[in-house]
Amino acid sequence: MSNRILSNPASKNGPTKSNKSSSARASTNSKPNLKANSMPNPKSISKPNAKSSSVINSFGGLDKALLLQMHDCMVKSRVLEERLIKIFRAGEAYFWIGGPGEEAWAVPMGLLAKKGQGLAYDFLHLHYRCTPTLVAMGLEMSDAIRLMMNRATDPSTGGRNFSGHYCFPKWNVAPVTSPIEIQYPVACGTAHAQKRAGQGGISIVSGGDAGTAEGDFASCLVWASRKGQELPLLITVQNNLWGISTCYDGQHGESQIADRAKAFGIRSRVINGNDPVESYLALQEEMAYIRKTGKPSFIEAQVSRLYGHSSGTGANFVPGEIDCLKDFEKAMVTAGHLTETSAREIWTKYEEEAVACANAVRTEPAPTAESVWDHIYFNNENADWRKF
Ligand SMILES: Cc1ncc(C[n+]2csc(CCOP(=O)(O)OP(=O)(O)O)c2C)c(N)n1
Ligand SMILES: [Mg+2]
Repeated sequence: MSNRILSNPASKNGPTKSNKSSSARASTNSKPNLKANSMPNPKSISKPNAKSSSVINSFGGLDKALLLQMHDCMVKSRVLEERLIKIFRAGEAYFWIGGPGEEAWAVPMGLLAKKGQGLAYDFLHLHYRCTPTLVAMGLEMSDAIRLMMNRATDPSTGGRNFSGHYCFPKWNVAPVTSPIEIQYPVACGTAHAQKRAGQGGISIVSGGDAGTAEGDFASCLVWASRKGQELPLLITVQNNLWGISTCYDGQHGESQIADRAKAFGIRSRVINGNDPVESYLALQEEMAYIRKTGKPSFIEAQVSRLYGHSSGTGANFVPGEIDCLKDFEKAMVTAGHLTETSAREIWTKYEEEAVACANAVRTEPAPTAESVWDHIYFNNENADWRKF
């Protein structure tokens, strides 16, 4: 195994030990092999080391059916993202950004969220790499393609926003915003409303490592943790060690982003987000803690960025990154949960679905010029807060 996949069941270790066992990469973060004034090379950044483990095939005690479901969603999401990149390359879309490489972390989040609309359900304040989470929640491939190809049929924005900038009120998925990090204080708003309602719903917020430099991130930590007024908020950061072309090294005074939460009295841990089992168990445990106590919790997940930042940086496959799906699939085959043939059939099924969806969406209409005024605040349905 090329990383610590499946080797560290978080439910057994709890946050503290999990922090320790996952700190291998974090501790190397401060010493990347960079020459002054040269562009950082992703291959030079150390990732978690291979580790053999007696529990490697126990998958942390998770059911085979759940493991197969996670694998299935991970494949679907990966195939969808790779199709989106091809659509961009074919000149059929203006821009691509997404989450290939984050599936092992993001799929469990989607499976564990309490899906529905209103304060009794979980609110999700995601960023532009959240496709795997939404696939796990039931996102149709066509709807991701409609957004990417700017079709009027796009349910998130009517064809008016970038790929990955979803919005699904029916699942409490707040609009993904282009300005990074503003989702963090916004999430405090829904968490505050949920605290008042007391119906068991929590808010979940996610974003990248570089964005944590924004003041919005610090505001979130402040508002989530005030004594006696703590919020039921799961604060997460996906650390891929990059902010577009700026390397993690040199940007952080703290050794782990999760340490910042500790300064606010927020329970926090670092996990290997390339391991779907570790991710599932950690998310499950922290969500249960938040629902029980009404207090916030923080997870920093170490993830890969498999196709660079976006189409803006080429969207080319980055061979030096850990591929969580490849590793998970290999472990599933080794354990006998999948055969190589059955795995290939899943990939083929989704590849065929993605092509069929792209062909269908291609024929759908673009938004009309008049619709540019729809769903804006001024003079429109959302303009008057007293209507809420
Ligand atoms: C407020 C704001 N500042 C800057 C940008 C430009 N920008 C877009 S993505 C990005 C990098 C974000 O990196 P990170 O938070 O680590 O997330 P990642 O893309 O690595 O997932 C930046 C600086 C922006 N969109 N919004
Ligand atoms: Mg990043």
